[in-house]
Amino acid sequence: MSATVQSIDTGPEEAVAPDALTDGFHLIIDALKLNDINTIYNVPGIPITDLGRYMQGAGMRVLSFRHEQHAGYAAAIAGFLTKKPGVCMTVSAPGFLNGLTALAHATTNCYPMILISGSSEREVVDLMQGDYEEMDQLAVAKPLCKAAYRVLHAEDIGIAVARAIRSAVSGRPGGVYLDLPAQLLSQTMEAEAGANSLVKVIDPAPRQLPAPDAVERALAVLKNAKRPVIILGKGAAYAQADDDIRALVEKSGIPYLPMSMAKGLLPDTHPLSAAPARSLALKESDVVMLIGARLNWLLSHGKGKTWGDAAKQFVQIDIEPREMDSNIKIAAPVVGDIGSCVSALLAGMGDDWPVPPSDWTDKIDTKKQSNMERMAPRLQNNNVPMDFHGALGVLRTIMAERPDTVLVNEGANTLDFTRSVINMYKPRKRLDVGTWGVMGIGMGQAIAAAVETGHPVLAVEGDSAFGFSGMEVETICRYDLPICVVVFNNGGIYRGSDVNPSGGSDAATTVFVKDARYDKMIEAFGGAGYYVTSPDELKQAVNEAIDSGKPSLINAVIDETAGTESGRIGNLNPQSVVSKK
Ligand code: ADP
Ligand code: TZD
Ligand code: MG
Repeated sequence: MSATVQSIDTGPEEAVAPDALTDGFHLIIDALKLNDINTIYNVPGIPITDLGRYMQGAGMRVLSFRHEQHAGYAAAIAGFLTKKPGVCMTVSAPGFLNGLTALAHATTNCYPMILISGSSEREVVDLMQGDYEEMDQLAVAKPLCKAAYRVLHAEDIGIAVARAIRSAVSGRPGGVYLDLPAQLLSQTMEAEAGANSLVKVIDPAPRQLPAPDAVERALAVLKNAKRPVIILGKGAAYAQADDDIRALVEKSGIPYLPMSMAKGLLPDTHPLSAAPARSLALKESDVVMLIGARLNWLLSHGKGKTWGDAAKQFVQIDIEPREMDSNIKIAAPVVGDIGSCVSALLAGMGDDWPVPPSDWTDKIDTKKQSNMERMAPRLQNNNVPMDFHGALGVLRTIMAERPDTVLVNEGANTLDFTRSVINMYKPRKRLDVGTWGVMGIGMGQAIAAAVETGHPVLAVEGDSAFGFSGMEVETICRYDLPICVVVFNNGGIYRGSDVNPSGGSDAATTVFVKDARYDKMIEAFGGAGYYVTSPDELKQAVNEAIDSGKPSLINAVIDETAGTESGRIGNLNPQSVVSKK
């Protein structure tokens, strides 16, 4: 259905019948729908209120949030999950800025996303005359995304939307800003010309085949390896080349380490998973193949103590040529899309590829077994108050029984322990804080995961982390989404037991209200709240909540002293050499 304008009064002597006209509102809708973009994450207001209404009227799913940042995080993760740009729509200046954090986050994480913001009159903005919510949004957005475009004429909307889509998903994916000045929306043009101006993007993310000599070079390095390891990153999860990636790992016989959001690409219980022996695998390996993972801070930049003294060669598969040698020398760069690169490697391996020497794989297996055996009893404790391991032991079983559930996860200790304890069994089921370690992705990502996948969502949240997006529990209830939020309530950031060093009456900087009842928050909007203090109660509540398919929030009381400063990255905290406390 073309969304032509029905109600434009051009006077009694109009040359063109009103239903033969279209306008900016409807051209945007038609352009998005033509490109199979049917879901919008937004906060309404001037000048895009009607645009949202018309979108909903035209059959698009328009989800309204309580804050643009969460609509933005939803759009960003929708892009990761679907390989299509997730779209966030906001009002001008403050709404735009609220959405911008998520746009920058999407760009940093290589998720395709489009932030569409209304803006005020160009003439007034450019003369800085103080329009309603005035801001030169295009200039502000530019350094924080892959590309930023502004559309001034209705006839350019089709091209602008096409450009935004292609920019977001082609090459290394990322965030794109699309600026829509208010006056554009009501500009009219003849409907037929309007329809002809739209562009259906052909092959928005073209395959990029690796050069044959690059593939040969990589295979030569791999073949000579004595202690090889493969690192799978979230680019590998994004690429949706799941079968070939699994085949590559299995055919090569090389132990692999999944980065956080690549967990489940192969089941974490796979015999070649080296995750429980991560330190050993990084330190002692002689050849490392990175597939869609950057050597950024999360991998200690490929050097230092984490990587040990053994000489190493790196093979790196990435779509972005400039990623090569960004931190250390890459011996065999393979530039191309992961699907094409992995299938080229598979083809080049032939039928008699040698598996790695067994002294290496045995060493990893031994370490893995002993680490898993050490962990097992901690996960079975039924202590009250709960510690992280007691609570996570229960959630780990629940996720094993419900492998289609999407796990959203943020916090410090809550993040680190959940990542290492909870096994994932399917690709793209673990969604977390990403490259920046940003708090606040929780409810936005949970909402998008439920909307985009139709599967139940379990959000495991630190109490601080949850606070960043807590008001979106209303959004969850409003759309009646199958999301179970578990708040690991240890009364603060890292711990709830800190004291004010001055002895004053203000709470310490990292602690919150004692015995906070987060469960009551969701009850205010009709969701189910649970208050649990033991692993047994937690297990019962989560199973009941997920079975119900209804919005729920479980306040899981955790020992306020159980956490450590900054979780596992306390080493990144600068230390004062003068202060004693
Ligand atoms: P992680 O945090 O899991 O280590 P990163 O976000 O650091 O992962 O790395 C993801 C990498 O994957 C980026 O360098 C990005 O360019 C790359 N990438 C994303 N999609 C593709 C794709 N389809 N083909 C090849 N590389 C990709
Ligand atoms: N603000 C933003 C946007 N991102 C951040 N990462 C932080 C602040 C700093 N920060 C962390 O790195 S973790 C964290 C903050 C505030 C919260 C940790 O507390 P929690 O988790 O309750 O979520 P635990 O389980 O108590 O450790
Ligand atoms: Mg906490």
